[in-house]
Amino acid sequence: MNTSLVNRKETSKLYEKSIKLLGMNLADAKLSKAYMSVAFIALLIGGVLGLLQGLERAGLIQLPYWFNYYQVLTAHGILLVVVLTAFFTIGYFYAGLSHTLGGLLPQVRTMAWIGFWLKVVGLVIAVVPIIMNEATVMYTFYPPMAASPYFYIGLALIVVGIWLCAFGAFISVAKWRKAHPGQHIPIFAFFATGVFILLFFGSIGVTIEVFTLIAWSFGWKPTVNVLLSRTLFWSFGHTLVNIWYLTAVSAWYVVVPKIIGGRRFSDTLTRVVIILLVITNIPGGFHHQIVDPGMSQTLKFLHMFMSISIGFPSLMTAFAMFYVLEKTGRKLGGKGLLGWLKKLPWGDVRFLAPMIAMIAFIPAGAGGIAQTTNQLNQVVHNTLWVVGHFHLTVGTSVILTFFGISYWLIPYISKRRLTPRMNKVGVVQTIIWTLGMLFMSGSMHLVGLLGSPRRTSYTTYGENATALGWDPYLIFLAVGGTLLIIGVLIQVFAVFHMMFFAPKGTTEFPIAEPEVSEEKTPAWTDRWGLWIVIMLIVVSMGYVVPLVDLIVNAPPGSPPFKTW
Ligand code: HEM
Ligand SMILES: [Cu+2]
Repeated sequence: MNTSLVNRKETSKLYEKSIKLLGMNLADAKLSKAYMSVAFIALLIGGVLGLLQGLERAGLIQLPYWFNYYQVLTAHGILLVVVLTAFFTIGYFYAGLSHTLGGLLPQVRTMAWIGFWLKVVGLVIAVVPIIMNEATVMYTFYPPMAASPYFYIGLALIVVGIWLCAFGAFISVAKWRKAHPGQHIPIFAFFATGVFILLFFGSIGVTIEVFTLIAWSFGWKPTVNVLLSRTLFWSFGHTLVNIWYLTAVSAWYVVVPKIIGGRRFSDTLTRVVIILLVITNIPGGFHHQIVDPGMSQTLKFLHMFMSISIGFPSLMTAFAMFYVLEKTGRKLGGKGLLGWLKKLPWGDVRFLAPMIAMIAFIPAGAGGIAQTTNQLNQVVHNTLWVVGHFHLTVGTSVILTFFGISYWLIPYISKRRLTPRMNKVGVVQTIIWTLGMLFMSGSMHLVGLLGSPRRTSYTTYGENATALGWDPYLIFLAVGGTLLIIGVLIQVFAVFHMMFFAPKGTTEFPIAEPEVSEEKTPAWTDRWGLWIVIMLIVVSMGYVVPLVDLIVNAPPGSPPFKTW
């Protein structure tokens, strides 16, 4: 080995040590703080809009014509499922990359900042037309409803911003591997790699769609292929769902065991779960289009199969989590069949929130399997059941995990501490959120089964008896929404308090160690090049035939419509 290489290795070791002792370097911390701030401001605004919707649906208020139900719904969707989740995910993974890879490279940090501003500017450009009622197309922006071209331009900028962050992550991991030959990618960075691969490859289709819609809404292109657009949208929309899921799962596997004083589940199996989720993910999008015409049963069946196959790594996760929880509970002295449960730190918000999130995923996942089944989908399609479903999946499983993360991540990036008082605030917040979602999502599920449609402002359909029968459920929906807005306010308060006012100090970035007795993780798990190739083959199996068919046998295109 030549001396300069030894020196470089020594310096990097020293640097990694100093990071461990002093916490995150300031420049990286600032980046994550910026991302987190935008995420939680989006939660605040999006939450208030959600409450307005809930109150309107229950017939308790009527939104004015200059800011109507559908404008509010479009903004709620974009702020919560695009802005909150994307900014949180990037802020979280970049903090973790900085921590586990020994600081971000300066060029990567610059890319993430450019990405940040592209997304912020894109968001403003997309939101202004929504406020002007020129883009009341919901966050799914299905044609032939046509928004102002600026809305789509804003979306395109957001995507480019996300791509920059994805490439920044790839560069970070690649450079680290070069500097650490023969070592496994640290588990947290492994999760980040999976997530950013999905973010990049999953958003290619929707970007193509957005560019055709820009040309169409400017009038340069007279018609658009509606079915193709919907298909491209869901190739992304469905992947996005699993990006949130994989992000939450990263905390379940890596962080939760550390917080409860245990060790991680098998390192190899964890990596296999990540690889499986990445490979099987993208071609499941048609389960959002089960009632769409123009594509064959066979294709829908293929996508349904892929959707269900995601259930496999999810069940592995459920097994792994309960294994770790029980093992740790017993190590702490828990006896008997369920005594170990009592030994878990229920009073620690960093555990309580992700724990409830995991429990919520059991009914949430079951509902998802029901929806992806053709016959059952016919019953609930476009009803409030679906809205109940995703408030349970993303609105509870994912978001409560994010909230739980915030109680150590925000102090960590702010060089502050989580006080026992703030922990109590967090516990109260978690309970309020859980109750709120039980009420809101529960009543949405039930009233959906009775036929109440989603995306529809309050109406009794001329005092129709069936529609009147929905009212009691919708009142419960509003009660849940009211609890939730209290939860939003507490959460946003907690985040900014921890960021700027909590006592100074160092907080740990909790990453659990694997079991001591564990066998060595095989080297093949690190072959991301191969996983990407397999992923692309699987994606082609799911998409080449339908896309070619939709393009070659295109139905007549549609001119733009403004239906509102
Ligand atoms: C204060 C908390 C919240 C309340 C009160 C709330 C309430 C609602 C209501 C009443 C609807 C409209 C149902 C319809 O007419 O179809 C809705 C839609 C939606 N919500 Fe929430 N929600 C909240 C939080 C969240 C969170 C945290 C997320 C995701 C992270 C989320 C994601 C969505 C999405 C994606 C839609 C569908 C929009 C569409 O159909 O275009 N919500 N929400
Ligand atoms: Cu899906």
